[in-house]
Amino acid sequence: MPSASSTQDAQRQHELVVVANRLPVDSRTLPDGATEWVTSPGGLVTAMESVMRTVDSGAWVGWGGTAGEAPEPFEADGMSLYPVRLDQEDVERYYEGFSNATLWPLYHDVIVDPEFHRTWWDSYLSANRRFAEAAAPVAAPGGTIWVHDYQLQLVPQMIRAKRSDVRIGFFNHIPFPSVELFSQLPKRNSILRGLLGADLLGFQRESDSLNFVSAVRRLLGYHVEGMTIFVPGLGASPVREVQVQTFPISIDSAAVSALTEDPQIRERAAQLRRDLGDPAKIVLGVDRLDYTKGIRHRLKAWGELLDDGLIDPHDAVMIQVATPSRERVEAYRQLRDEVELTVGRINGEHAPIGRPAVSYQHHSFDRRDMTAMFMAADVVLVTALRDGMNLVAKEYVASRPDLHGVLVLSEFAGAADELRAAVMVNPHDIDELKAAILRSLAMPAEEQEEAMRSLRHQVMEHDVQTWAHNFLQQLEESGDPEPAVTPTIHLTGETPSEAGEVETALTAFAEVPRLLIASDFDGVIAPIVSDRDAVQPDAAALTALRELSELPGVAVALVSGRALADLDSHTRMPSSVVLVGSHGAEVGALPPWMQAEVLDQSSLTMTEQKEELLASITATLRRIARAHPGTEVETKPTAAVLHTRNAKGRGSINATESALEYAMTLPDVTVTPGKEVVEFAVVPTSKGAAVDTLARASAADAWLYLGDDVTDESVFAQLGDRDLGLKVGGGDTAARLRIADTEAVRGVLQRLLELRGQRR
Ligand code: GDG
Repeated sequence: MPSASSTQDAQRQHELVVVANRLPVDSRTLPDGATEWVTSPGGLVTAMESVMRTVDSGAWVGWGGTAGEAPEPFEADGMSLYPVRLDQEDVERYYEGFSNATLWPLYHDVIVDPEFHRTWWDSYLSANRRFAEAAAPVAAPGGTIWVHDYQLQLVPQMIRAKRSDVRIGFFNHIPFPSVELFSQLPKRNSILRGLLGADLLGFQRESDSLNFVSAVRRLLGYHVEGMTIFVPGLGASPVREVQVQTFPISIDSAAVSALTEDPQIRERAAQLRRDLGDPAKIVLGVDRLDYTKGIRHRLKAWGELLDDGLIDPHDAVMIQVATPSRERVEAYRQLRDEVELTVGRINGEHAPIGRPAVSYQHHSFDRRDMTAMFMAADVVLVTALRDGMNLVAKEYVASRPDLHGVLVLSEFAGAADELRAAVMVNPHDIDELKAAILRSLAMPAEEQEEAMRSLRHQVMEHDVQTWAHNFLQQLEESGDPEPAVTPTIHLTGETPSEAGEVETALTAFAEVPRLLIASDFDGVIAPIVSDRDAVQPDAAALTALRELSELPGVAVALVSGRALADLDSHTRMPSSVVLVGSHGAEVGALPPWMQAEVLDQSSLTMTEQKEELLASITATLRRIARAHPGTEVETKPTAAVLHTRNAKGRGSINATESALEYAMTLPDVTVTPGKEVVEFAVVPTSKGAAVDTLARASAADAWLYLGDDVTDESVFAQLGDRDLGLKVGGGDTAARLRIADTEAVRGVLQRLLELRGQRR
């Protein structure tokens, strides 16, 4: 039992934070209402104990196992534990529902039908958010957060949204299904995007890693090279690389093996055999009572062998430990009924008086008893229909330093990739399973020893400590996390650059043979006004742009977040000025000399699916707008935009928060937060990409860009040596020069006209 001392300090900064559905301790409420914590030793706890010892400060975020208010954070076994609250409804919807009745069957190849309810998904989303909110603030700057398993697939992205400075790893303990099966999952893209918040994604088997990568490629269309996924950035943020790798989990092999030396445990093993009536052979199965474990198939094979007279129940006894699991989920109740009916039938038909043909144990045992059972077992049956790894297989091997015993192993368990010397079976083939059992019961001692030596070599060399160490080391190497401030920021504050500095830059720029001059519209050519339709562009600035566009070797473009038609009606530019609307999604007519083929229009295609998506986004944004008076929704051909400039009080902040929260639930949508606007584009665009394309289409040797908004940072982020970026107004920017306002913009354009005109 941990020595629990409560701490109120929820903001402690930890080097390593583990996030898992369950804490490594169980809470128990004492009669006087106080909470007692009891250590629950599992494989993950053991693995983490060893790595926690290597860091100065470790933490674990998880649920304590009891519905209702979560206790305050506390210290136990040298770790800080942060309990997460799950209400009864969360337990039913997030845990028993979406995790164990939707994801679990789907990820295990639909052995039973997955059930889905939208309320379950809502609860999964909010519970994941609670785990993320508990974990994000407690990691140290530049620290590491390791998220575990299918219950928490949205957590990596949710943490990243709050902490871009930490390394985030995710390990999936269960299989990842083929893309055909995964595609059935409602909200599949949200799950993929949630996972891709991590820097490193770990899976049990190579096939799981490959399945994940192909799901990302097929469903999100992201670029993939080998096992590296390139995740497009949100708004102006850069592309991020996510590594996918296989890390087969293991056990604390040395500790398990050492238990077999204990005289008491040896005696227990001998006693067990006597209790069963001294059979020549003991066959053992140990599983959570779960339909993935193939318990029914195993019992069927055993029952038929008895029916066929191929096994004499006086000679051989089967022990089936079926630990109670998920008993409130319907499929598990049904399984229990079926298993117990079958065991009753087999015993009724075959058990000699006073001893079982199948000794069925529907309760759990302590670790020492488990080891005694493994030591007594001549054959262990692992017949999973689908299993991430299966630790029982490895525990049996670690429990046999005497090199006796046979492991029958399903090819559908992850362990099959490593434990090649086991007797492999396809558990769906009952005849094959029966033959494998008979072969194992009859296997000569030397053959057993040879196989067991090879199996032990594998298990003793690759233990859970190595597994955790390898994962964390790979995470460490998976690229530096972004520092809290992006490195491209060149100017902060409000102060405009020295006039002389701007003049020097403009003079040098005007000398470049072929130029592109591009500018944002609102806040640059026209002052910002609260009524977007009443915008008044600076006539002199527009004139300067028009005249520049008529000079040889000069291309001019206006690049705006506004829809193309809207931009056109407010600027009335001649065809020599290129208009780009909707952050690059819409490009107007090009002057004849521009290389139109450079413009890849393919991304502009609106499919029916995208139309539908846009309609549903628009509807949701309208709902958000109704809840926050003063906010409004603009629709564009490829995007919907929430404008919050005219909201009352905290309305702008609240509406933006709701919109960004909603954004996290969406499939592949480019979400661009700007100055009191949030844009949801269903075709991927950025002003940066648009300017880059225009520069190529006009064969420009250098470009100049004027912008005031965060969406303009995607342009400034790609400034080359000869290019010129001018930030209009205050704020952090990747541009190297700052000018004050639209008046200064007019000055810059007129000066450029002068300089370039003189060159003629
Ligand atoms: C998931 C994946 C993956 C069972 N009964 C008792 C008991 N156990 C222990 C076993 C073993 C563990 O529980 C079960 O681990 P498995 O690997 O077999 O399966 P899952 O619970 O489904 O675990 C699985 C694993 O995560 C790790 O990544 O391998 O594929 O499904 O350690 O010995 N332990 C004790 N008493 C029992 O009655 N003490």
